[in-house]
Amino acid sequence: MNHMFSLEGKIALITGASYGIGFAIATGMAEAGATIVFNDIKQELVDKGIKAYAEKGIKAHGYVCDVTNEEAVNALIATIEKEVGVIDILVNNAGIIKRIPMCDMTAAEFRQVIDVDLNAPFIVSKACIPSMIKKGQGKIINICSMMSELGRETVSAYAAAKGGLKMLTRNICSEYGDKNIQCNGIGPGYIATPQTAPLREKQPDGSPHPFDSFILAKTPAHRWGNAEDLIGPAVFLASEASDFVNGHILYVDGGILAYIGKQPQ
Ligand code: NAP
Ligand code: GCO
Repeated sequence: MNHMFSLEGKIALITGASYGIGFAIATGMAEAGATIVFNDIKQELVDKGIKAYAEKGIKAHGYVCDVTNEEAVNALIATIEKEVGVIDILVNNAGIIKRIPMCDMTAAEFRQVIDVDLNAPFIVSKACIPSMIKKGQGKIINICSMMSELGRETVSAYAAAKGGLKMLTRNICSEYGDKNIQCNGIGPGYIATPQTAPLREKQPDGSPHPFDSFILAKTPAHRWGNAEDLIGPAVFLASEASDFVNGHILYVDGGILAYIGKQPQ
């Protein structure tokens, strides 16, 4: 049974993975046997990431690359193929959010979010797919969101991007499923990482942030997720155990999407 979930001999590229969700997914994939490659925008973050992986006994290959820059991404993929090998597993994890009411948001700010959260997964996937086709196999995992399904005040660009990423996932499945490429998404619920830190900050009087209490009430599991909650789903979607799972979004949300919300007492 275990061999179905093994990533032994596989090379995995996880974008934006020097910390947060990407880092956790990469450590889980390393534990399952994969060679880990990651990138970040700044050298200092790559160095920090390499050190953090080493502390877990993982020899990760880190590169500086902005995933929105097509030329840089193409050069990155060529370098990885030369220095490490063909990428078997791609996790489009790098992402940003801007919490600004829509009518206060500039078009430039909107475009920036779409660029990182939607255009970049297109650019990186496009750069990896030809070699996956030649190899006769490939796994792409797009990190989607609750906002692939739900809206909320202040996150118009993020929701538009993550909804688009859900459809890019289905389209990659549609176009390359016959080449033995599986492209699936993971839709994390509310996960405690630096990205959501502003939503969890304690109030000056020490009481919980109102958004923190709001999320706990919306989540049947009654807790925030940890980045480690995403390891099992990611290893599953990267392994042969999921070879007939394609174009699927696996929501890992403690039940948020299944729940209408707390009934009045
Ligand atoms: P995070 O803590 O902010 O980490 C995101 C990583 O992406 C950072 O290392 C960041 O680097 C990197 N990145 C951003 N723009 C990049 C670019 N242009 N090129 C390369 N790397 C870039 O976020 P996270 O919470 O771990 O989230 C990871 C993914 O999960 C994102 O796609 C996010 O939208 C998604 N997600 C998060 C949650 C949650 O609750 N936390 C829930 C659902 C989905 P810098 O530090 O240099 O910016
Ligand atoms: C927000 C949050 C979310 C989460 C996540 C939910 O401001 O609502 O940051 O968007 O990060 O994507 O799945």
